[in-house]
Amino acid sequence: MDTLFDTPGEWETIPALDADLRVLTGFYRKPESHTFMQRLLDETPWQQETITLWGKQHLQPRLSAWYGDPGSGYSYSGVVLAPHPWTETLRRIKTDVEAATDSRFNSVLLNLYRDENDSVGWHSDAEPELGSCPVIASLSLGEQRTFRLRHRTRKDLKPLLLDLTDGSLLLMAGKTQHCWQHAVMKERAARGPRINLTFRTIRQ
Ligand SMILES: O=C(O)CCC(=O)C(=O)O
Ligand SMILES: [Mn+2]
Repeated sequence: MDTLFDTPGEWETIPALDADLRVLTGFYRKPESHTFMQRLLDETPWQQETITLWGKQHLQPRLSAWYGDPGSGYSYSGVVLAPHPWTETLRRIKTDVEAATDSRFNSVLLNLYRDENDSVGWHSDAEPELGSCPVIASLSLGEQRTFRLRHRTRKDLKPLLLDLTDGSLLLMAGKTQHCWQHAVMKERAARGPRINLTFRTIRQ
């Protein structure tokens, strides 16, 4: 019998001005999320990309890989990512995510946070290829990390902290990318690996 802990819950709406944020905890149950995590660790051609900021090259503090339909190339901060073709594992996850979010996606960015030292700095997913109000579905597997959001202009609003647990799905829509930035900071305490998959729609 399933334990209460393993029962997928309902979508929870995170109240925030100028944002549409929802979390589905337990979208994948432990055995499934563990299987997908292992497969993605093994199958993915992980790369540490360099980004150019203010003319200087930096290695990103995480590994990543880009998958998508042919032609859904994507560029940010000087990195141009040509997508790998969909794998069976990623097609299966994409189908599940599309069903849960009632949306369609043509690409996914995978990030591997190897340990507590890996991170992603403040940014929003607001590249022109994503359109003005992109719907982004973000699946977390493995170690729990804190996802931070801060409003771009309303400095009086407190930052939001979301604990993205193993198997949870976060949906960001509406004005979220326009009005808020997000980040996953380094942690002081030891952390195991975490994979995050952000499903997006690139407009040609
Ligand atoms: O790891 C996360 O939860 C966020 C990743 C992210 O913001 C991105 O890939 O654009
Ligand atoms: Mn992002």
